[in-house]
Amino acid sequence: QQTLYRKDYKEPAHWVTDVSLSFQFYKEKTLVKSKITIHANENHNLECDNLILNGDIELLNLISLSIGDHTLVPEKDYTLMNDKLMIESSSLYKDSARSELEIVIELDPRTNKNLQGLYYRDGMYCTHCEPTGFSKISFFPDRPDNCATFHRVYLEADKEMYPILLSNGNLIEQGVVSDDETRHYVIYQDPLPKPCYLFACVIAGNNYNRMSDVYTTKSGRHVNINLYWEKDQKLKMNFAINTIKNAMRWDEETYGLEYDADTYTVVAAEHYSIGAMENKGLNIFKTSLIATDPSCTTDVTYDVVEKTIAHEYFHNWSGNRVTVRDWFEFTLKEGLTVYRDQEFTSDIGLKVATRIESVKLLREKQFVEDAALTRQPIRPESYDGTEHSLDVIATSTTYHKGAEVFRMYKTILTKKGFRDGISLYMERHDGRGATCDDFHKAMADSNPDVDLSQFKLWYSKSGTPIVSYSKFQIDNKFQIDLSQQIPGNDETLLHIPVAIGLMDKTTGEEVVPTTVLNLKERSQTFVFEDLKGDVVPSILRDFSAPIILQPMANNEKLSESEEEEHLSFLAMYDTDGFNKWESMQTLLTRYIFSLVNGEDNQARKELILKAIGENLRDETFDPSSKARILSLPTELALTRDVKKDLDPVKLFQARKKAMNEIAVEFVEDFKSRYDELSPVIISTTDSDITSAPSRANRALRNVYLEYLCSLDEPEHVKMAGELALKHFDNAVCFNDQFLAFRYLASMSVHATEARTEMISKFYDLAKSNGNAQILNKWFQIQALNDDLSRVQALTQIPDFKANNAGNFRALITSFTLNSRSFHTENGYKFIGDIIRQMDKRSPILAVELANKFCKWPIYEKKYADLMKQELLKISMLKPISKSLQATVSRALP
Ligand code: DPP
Ligand code: ZN
Repeated sequence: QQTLYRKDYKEPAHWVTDVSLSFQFYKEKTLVKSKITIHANENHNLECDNLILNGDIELLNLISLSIGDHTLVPEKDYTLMNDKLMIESSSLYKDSARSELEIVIELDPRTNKNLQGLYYRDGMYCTHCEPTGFSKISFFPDRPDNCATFHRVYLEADKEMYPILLSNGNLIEQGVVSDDETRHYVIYQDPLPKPCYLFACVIAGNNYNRMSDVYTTKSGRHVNINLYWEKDQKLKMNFAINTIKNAMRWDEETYGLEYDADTYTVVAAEHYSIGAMENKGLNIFKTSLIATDPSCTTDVTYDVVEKTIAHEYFHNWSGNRVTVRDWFEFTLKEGLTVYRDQEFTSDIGLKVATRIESVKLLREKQFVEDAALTRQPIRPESYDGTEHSLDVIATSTTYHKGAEVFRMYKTILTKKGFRDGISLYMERHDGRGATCDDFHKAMADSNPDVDLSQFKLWYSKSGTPIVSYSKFQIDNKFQIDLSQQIPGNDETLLHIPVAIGLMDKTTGEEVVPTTVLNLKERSQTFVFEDLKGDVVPSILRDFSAPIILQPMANNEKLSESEEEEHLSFLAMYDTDGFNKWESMQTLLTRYIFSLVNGEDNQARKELILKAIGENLRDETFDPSSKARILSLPTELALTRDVKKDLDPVKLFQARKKAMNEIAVEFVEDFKSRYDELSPVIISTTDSDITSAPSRANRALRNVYLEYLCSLDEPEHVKMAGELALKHFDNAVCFNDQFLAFRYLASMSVHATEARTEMISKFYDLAKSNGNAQILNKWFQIQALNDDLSRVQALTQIPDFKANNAGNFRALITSFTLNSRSFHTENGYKFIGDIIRQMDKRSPILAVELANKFCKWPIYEKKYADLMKQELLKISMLKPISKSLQATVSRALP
């Protein structure tokens, strides 16, 4: 381990500009020949003139190295080190300004177990090169600033066994090997320069399906889209193809960025080590993140798949055409691309839902990273590790806070200014590795009227800034004071765009539409004049900056009830979907905790019912936004800010009670609105089932169903039980079958009959469909809702295999989220016993479970004591895995 510094960046002494590769796959070995063209870098004073090529000599068996007809001699012309090959500068450029180096290597992908480089798995040869896998394939400058043109990639393998031979770029030749008819070959050409971490090849067998389509770009070019995935599955690629085409269209319309090659290929593989990889023109995905089918894929999964496919496609420009200079600049491709995929999802009809999900994720993961001692800015100045690992760089900070920083450019510069900046950035840096500074300069240069100098600090500052506000109105003048502070007494002042709108207090109309206040000083005052009446401000609309917003300490303190009136007003009338949702969630959270604490809360309850009623009738929001706004915060969200004395069972009951109260009040509305949506949903055609609007309609109808299933009067229970069964029977897709099951499973005891019927129906579905995920969901839903005895019984049935991580997580890990049954002495004992048994077989799963007990400090004493007892018992386990021991000892006082 060493510390790497961003400031230490140096250009290499030589650039590789052109590449030609040949792979011959044989059972025992793979022969890799590469021909690379080298130029001296005349740019500057370089420490060392020698040519450094990276290569993992544990995997690469160097057969020969030559320049022209001169074979290089070890120790004299070159030296092999652990992870490098160094060629003496005196051996280069003998008679011209460039040298052509030929390297012949032998390697065995079957012994490559670490899933970086070229490896063999489940009948397939596959590559993964980000960040430095290419140095496990050949000797090469494995650094992203070296962009080279891969003119020719020759792949040769057994014809029968491996009919599919793929690499980046365009297929320019294929045929049978002339002196061996059992073998065939292909040649690919990738005309545009790329860094080697974007190289890919895949050699696959007859167990693969292919699906193709053609996309015509705005300028009329035809792109062949080819998707490959494992056969013998229910899963299909229709949704993936549509999403790719939508993403291609979107990038053309939004940024004028067209796809640039003849083919766009995606391969799915069950074994793929990460979610997905954006290799130029040849993406590789984990199967579950791309192949879907309405008969077994939930709408939440469709959302994730859509986002991931779009994300990898958008990398074609942000990441591939313009890549990063070094790994410190990772956020330049990942943050920007996350921002682009968020905007895509938003534009196809899920605006508010997308923003809500992005902010939730940011707060749940990134804010936690940003509060830790190990926090880093989105572009770190240094990190401990090696350039071979992205673990410390691929964080929620570089991805999600990064996305927020790119979003703020757009907020400050507006759509047009941002688009101009993107165009200039792509034009200036096409085919090269860029830096965040380059991006910033492109934005600034294309928007000379806006002063962005202070904004740049977002790249180098860590920690979540706190913005405090105080506000008041005198007659027709409204004033808001904003002040900022970065945690840790950091005196830096950031440029923070705070979007605000003003609503008329009497009519609920918007009187000042969204306006961006540019907070640049420690404290700043903003005034709105000529108002006609009293206003209510909606601050930080659409979550315009990744900050924590809070009222100023010395502000004239509003009483709790005034504050809640205010929240309820925004929950009803705010035209900003995000703030409407946020206000509603805050109000609901306060109400649920007042139930936990047994406080008097009639006034709160009335505010909530009024706001829910308004939102039910509000037709200005689309179904997907409305579904979010009407939803209760989850138990997990409710506990996010709890630091101590949590009673999880009371919280569970309080949430259930709140839901029930709302359902009782609006039972007729929920039922009639549910019925209104039914014909639209049930008549959805196959081609439409997975579209964003269909998913949105289902989301809203399912919210109504969930409320109805929380009713507990016998007659209501009967109605809801029957409705859920009908929901299941008439479902057009698995999503609705799954949710019917989930909501019915959570119903009160009166629904026993319907509930039992549903459990067996869902089981039959799992068996007839055959997709393992469905059976896992059958376990999961029962684990989340049933008594301990039922869960124990399920561990004994033949369908449950404790060794199968999917089964295990579905039944056992999910049980720890069943507050009512897990947070009991027996519930804890059950899990404690399993942890001790499981540690021998899978320490990873044991640690996942033990982490639940490690949270003891936030719980009320009676729970905390029991959890500590279990941890103590685990700590005495002999033998115990290192990771479990470390986890437990960290948590014990
Ligand atoms: N494939 C991963 C991503 O797109 C890493 N590049 O985020
Ligand atoms: Zn990415």
